[in-house]
Amino acid sequence: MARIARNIVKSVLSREQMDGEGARVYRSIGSHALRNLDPFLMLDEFDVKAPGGFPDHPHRGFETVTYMLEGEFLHEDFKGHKGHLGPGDLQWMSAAKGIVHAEIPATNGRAHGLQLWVNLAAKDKMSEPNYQEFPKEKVVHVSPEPGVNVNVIAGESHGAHSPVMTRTPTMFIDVKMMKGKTFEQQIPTDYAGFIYTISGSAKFGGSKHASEAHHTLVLSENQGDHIPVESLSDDCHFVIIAGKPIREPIVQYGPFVMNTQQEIYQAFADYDRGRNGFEGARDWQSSIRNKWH
Ligand code: FJE
Ligand code: FE
Repeated sequence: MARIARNIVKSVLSREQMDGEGARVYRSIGSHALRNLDPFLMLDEFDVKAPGGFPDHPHRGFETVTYMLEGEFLHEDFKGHKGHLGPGDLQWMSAAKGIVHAEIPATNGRAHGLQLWVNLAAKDKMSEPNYQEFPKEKVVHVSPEPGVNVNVIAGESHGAHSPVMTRTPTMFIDVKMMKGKTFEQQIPTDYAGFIYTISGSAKFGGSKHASEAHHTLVLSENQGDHIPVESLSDDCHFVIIAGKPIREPIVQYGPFVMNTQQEIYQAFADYDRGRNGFEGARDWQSSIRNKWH
């Protein structure tokens, strides 16, 4: 069968905005221009300096994937789960029926990373929450050639397989390239996907779309099975994210993402009354919420 390259069908430049409490983010998926790209609900490149952060807040109905690029982040949830993320560390959290947590910088320096929200199918939305934590040493790395370095967050690249389990079939590849290098990533033909550019410049796709930092590039769904890349600078850094569309209705209200309006009312009621996964939520406060106050 002939191999078909994906192309770039849409390009959107993110501008920095504020979210949480004084936290600076570049919003990719989830911005007005890119409401969602099934199965993805949001991708933020966060660049947070204390006292900014994301103090105590709930989630239901999806997964959050936090991947640190620089600096350090603290995490604490209402079931006593605590974490400390440093550069290259990965946390894949399935909030499912309910998590309440705080995410804030661990030090006075810049905390820079990516947070991806992956939707869950109706059958998985009310599952038990689950954490997978991978320190940098356990994040699978592959270098297909000198000057091309790939971290396989989820899925597979050049024979390297990520051990991360994803309830929604997902691929998440972090690529750094030196100038003048080429790279190809295989993408399952039934996945929808995008590229988010962190720094540098490169040409992406069969039609060689040139792009620079902070752009979201939506990939064509033309049965293409791979995306070719040619780097144009030494600091070229981007992520390729793709997944199998869920094709169910999405009703989102902030941190709750369900299939119907009724289920959103239920999520608010459950959070308020401490039920159906939010047991103890009402009386809980993280110990880190006041670290910088
Ligand atoms: C959120 C309040 C929030 N982008 N990037 C309201 F705190 C959040 C939220 C985040 C978030 C957290 C991290 Cl660690 C990184 C983020 C938003 O938790 F999404 C809304 N709507
Ligand atoms: Fe959160």
